[in-house]
Amino acid sequence: MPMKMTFRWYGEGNDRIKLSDIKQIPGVDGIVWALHHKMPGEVWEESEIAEVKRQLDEYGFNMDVVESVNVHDDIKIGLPSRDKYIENYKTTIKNLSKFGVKVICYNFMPIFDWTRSDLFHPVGDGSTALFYEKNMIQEDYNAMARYILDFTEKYNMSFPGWEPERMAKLDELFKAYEGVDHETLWANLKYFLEAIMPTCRECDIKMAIHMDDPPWDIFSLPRLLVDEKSIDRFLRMVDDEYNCLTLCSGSLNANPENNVAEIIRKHCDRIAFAHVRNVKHFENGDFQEASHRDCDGDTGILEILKAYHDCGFEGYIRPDHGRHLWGETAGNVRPGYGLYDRALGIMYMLGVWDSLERYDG
Ligand code: DNO
Repeated sequence: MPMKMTFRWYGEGNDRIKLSDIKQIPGVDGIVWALHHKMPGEVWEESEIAEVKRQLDEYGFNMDVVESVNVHDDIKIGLPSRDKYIENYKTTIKNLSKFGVKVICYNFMPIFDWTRSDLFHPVGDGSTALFYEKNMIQEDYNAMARYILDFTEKYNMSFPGWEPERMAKLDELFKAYEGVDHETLWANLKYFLEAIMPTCRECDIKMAIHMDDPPWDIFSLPRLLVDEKSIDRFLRMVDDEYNCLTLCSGSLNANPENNVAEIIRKHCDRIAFAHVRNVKHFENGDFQEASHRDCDGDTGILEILKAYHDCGFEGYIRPDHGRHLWGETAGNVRPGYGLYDRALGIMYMLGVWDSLERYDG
């Protein structure tokens, strides 16, 4: 069984890209999907899942991977109300299993999901890409959130993890996380996972935690999944075949010290879902996202694909953020999630993979 290629899609009415467009990208079997209107902590109802299944069935795509079922802040903070939200999470897992879902991608980052300072930074070839300027993400979390929210409001979209309802209470949220240091967050993650593992086993669904993006603390909020050591700790902490990783090459390699291929070789059997993305580093710690081609960035895409191939990786894989190309601009594209560069990324990955299959045993 080879790796399984997928493509992330934000859903009907929420993504300009059509399933019929994705159907024309060679090699894509599955759509990585989510119910994007759901707030963290809400149960995903069977009828809502069935509707997405109907849409995907029409094009013969599987719905094996969900990205993401977001985790309620009370679970991350460790409030008594977490048990109620954990019960809801289990119900969602059970409902998803009725439709054949195999992997749930999620993250355990306090307050903010992925963070960037510029969503449309010129790459130099006429295209734009996501950019992270370290100096801009230091103290003023309101300014950073304002930048993202102004964008989403202006263009009438919402980003997962950046729900306006949550962001409206940013100061309150920061207060609620006071005292949640790294060790508390680790303990709360363990509590959550131990509570849901029996349900995952019963439903045959793997939980695949996404790496923290970027892989360091921001605005004094602790971040856990940042390097090889923390990944080792995570897998040991709940040593269960259903406790897995979404190994995101771009998130990890935003820190140039992280050798992604090495981590793959060490933990391939626990990687349920692979995100492949290329990052270009600047000396001052800033980084810019690049095309998937190995030499366009510093992440080591060839080494990464070779590592997956050597390990006989059979999990799900997708291209991650792409540049915005050929008329994709603010207002008509989801930052990082245009059609063209991700399609090119797939062709690059499949090209490398096919060559490895044929010539590398
Ligand atoms: C960004 C994505 C993340 C990811 C979540 C997983 O583009 O990689 O938002 O989906 O962190 O829960």
